[in-house]
Amino acid sequence: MTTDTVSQQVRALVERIRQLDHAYYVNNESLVPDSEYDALLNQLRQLEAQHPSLVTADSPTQRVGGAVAQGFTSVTHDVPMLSLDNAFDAEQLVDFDRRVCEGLGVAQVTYVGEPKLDGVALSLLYRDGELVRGATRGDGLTGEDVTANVRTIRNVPLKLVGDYPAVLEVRGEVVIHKADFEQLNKKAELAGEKTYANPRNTASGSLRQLDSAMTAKRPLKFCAYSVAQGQDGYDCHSELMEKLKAWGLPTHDVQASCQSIDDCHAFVEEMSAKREALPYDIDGLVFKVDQFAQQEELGFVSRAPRWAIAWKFPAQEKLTKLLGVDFQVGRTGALTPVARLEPVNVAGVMVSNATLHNQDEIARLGVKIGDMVSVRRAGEVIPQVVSVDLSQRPDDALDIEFPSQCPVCHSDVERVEGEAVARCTGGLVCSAQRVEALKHFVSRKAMDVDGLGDKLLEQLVARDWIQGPADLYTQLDVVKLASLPRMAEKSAQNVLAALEASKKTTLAKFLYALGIREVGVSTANNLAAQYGTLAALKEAALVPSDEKGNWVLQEVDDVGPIVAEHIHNFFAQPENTAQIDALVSAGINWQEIEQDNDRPQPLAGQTWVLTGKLEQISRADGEAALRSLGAKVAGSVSKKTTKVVAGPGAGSKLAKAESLAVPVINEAAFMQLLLTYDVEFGE
Ligand code: D41
Repeated sequence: MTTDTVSQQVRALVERIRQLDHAYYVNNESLVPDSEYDALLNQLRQLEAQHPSLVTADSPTQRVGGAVAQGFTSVTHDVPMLSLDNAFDAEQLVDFDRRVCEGLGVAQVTYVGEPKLDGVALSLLYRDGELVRGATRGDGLTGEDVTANVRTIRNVPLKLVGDYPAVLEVRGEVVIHKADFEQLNKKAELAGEKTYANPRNTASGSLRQLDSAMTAKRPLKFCAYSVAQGQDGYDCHSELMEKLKAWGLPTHDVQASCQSIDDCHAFVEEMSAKREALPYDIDGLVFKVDQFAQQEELGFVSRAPRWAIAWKFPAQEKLTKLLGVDFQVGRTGALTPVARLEPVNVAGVMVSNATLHNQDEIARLGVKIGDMVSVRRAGEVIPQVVSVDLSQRPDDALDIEFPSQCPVCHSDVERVEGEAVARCTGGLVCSAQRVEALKHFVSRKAMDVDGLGDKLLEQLVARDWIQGPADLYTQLDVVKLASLPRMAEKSAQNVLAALEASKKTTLAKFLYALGIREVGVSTANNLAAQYGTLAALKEAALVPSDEKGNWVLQEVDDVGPIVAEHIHNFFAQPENTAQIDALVSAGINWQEIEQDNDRPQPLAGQTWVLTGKLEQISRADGEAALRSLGAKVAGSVSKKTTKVVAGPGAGSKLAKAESLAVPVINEAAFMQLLLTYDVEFGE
């Protein structure tokens, strides 16, 4: 055979197998018996073994994995991966519909209802139809590059078919079906290995395996639920989902078109009845406004779209005995009562601890030690005690006593009038608070120090080596670390290397790591975007509130008077600024966002809106550039908007700007403006 004909034969086999895969994994049809499929695959393997130069990245033989990574590189999502707001009862669903209808000024909206798969979110990027990247959600802004692992997922097409767009970014959920999970556990049991706890955690762990050959052995399945790039030219979610299917991507097999909120309720009823019989675990349903123009008009609040909601099924509950109550001291000193339970299996997971939240909740439940209590688990949330079966109360049931002294440092416990929580007043004297603050500081969304686990931090604090976070960078060395139990020299070196690597960070992550009360990831991002530098933030934070109790900080998105006050108090404490200075001296650094005060602020007092797709500059860079010129950037168009930058695909915001006679410019004019003002952006 000539090389040419072999090459043709290989192509033909690749094509045929792809067709069969598509039919099998996307349409659930077997076009040929398994034996014939296996024969085709073997034939292809043989030809490729004889002619290695003919192996292409998109060949179905390349799904076995094998690339072993040292770690994952991070990926910044071009379009943030949003989260979903929840509705737990019919009333909250009605409220959602009311907000949507009011927001759009219409009486009724068409929604799409789909199952909410209980798995892990994944983004797939296709360029010219080729799968080029798979990334986890991470914190929604940056995730991890798991491409090698994603390539082993059988129902993820390596190449698209049909009239796909040049760039397509699809988001969806990776799951393990119930039957596949049982089989996986049976196999593990037979091999004398540890069995897996539940499909969700197994899916998540498998996707983050460093050895892709391990991922290849797990029965992962992908299901697409949205498009982040490449939706131009389509009008609605349901239409686009059909297109995804045509391009070879697996989508939800169950989908409802709901013409009104009543149809949504009916879908809830229908799916509640069908839930157990579905081949995969779901923890709820998702309802999305179908029309893209309406989605865009509604926009989103900080992290969740206003046009979608997750309807959560009531979580599973079990009765068990309350054996005792311990009190855990959190990062801010808050005392949380933790129920010690007789272990019970709730929805597939053994539960022996559950939260009782606070004193008010204990009073509300009227619970005593020795009672039979109902325990609920929902998704990833910590199990909760939800009710008490008073009919089973034993005669010797004991009252739950809230301690008046901290169980760890014995400082007084105080309960502020009007607040539900009791707090240890020990501050950083309390080793429990120190440990919790450090756990938060090193956590993934904060400084992301790999390998500094909870146990290790507890030991470091117990030995009094570490008072505050800066000590992590200045007080540790190999000799000290290696002297700890179960700590070899190699692991000690790894810890130090991880600390070193964590020094390069971003202002947003650093702010989040500081653990300022009520400042979560999203608020930290907004603060960093608004002020650009730590110095500018500190200056704004230190301005006292006006006579009406308003703070300068409230100019930041999502910052209200309470959060502003927390931030103000944080920066007003000399210990905190000393800790920040110590961290910076220890080498923590980030790229300051240029906002030097010498730069003229020609757009001061103006409010701009960016909409549609921008091609020469990322949305984030465009916004940063505007802010550096003194403008505010808003998410929706109003009478107060100074100017709108509209790219291709701009929809309702553009229409609104036109109806309000707000000036609109295109991207070219915008770039010209940035050039005129000599703004730098990008890397
Ligand atoms: O099945 C799911 N788990 C699911 C998750 C779904 N069917 N749709 C979703 N839609 C979104 C938006 C509306 C934000 C595009 C989602 C998620 N988000 C989601 N999953 C995890 C975080 C967000």
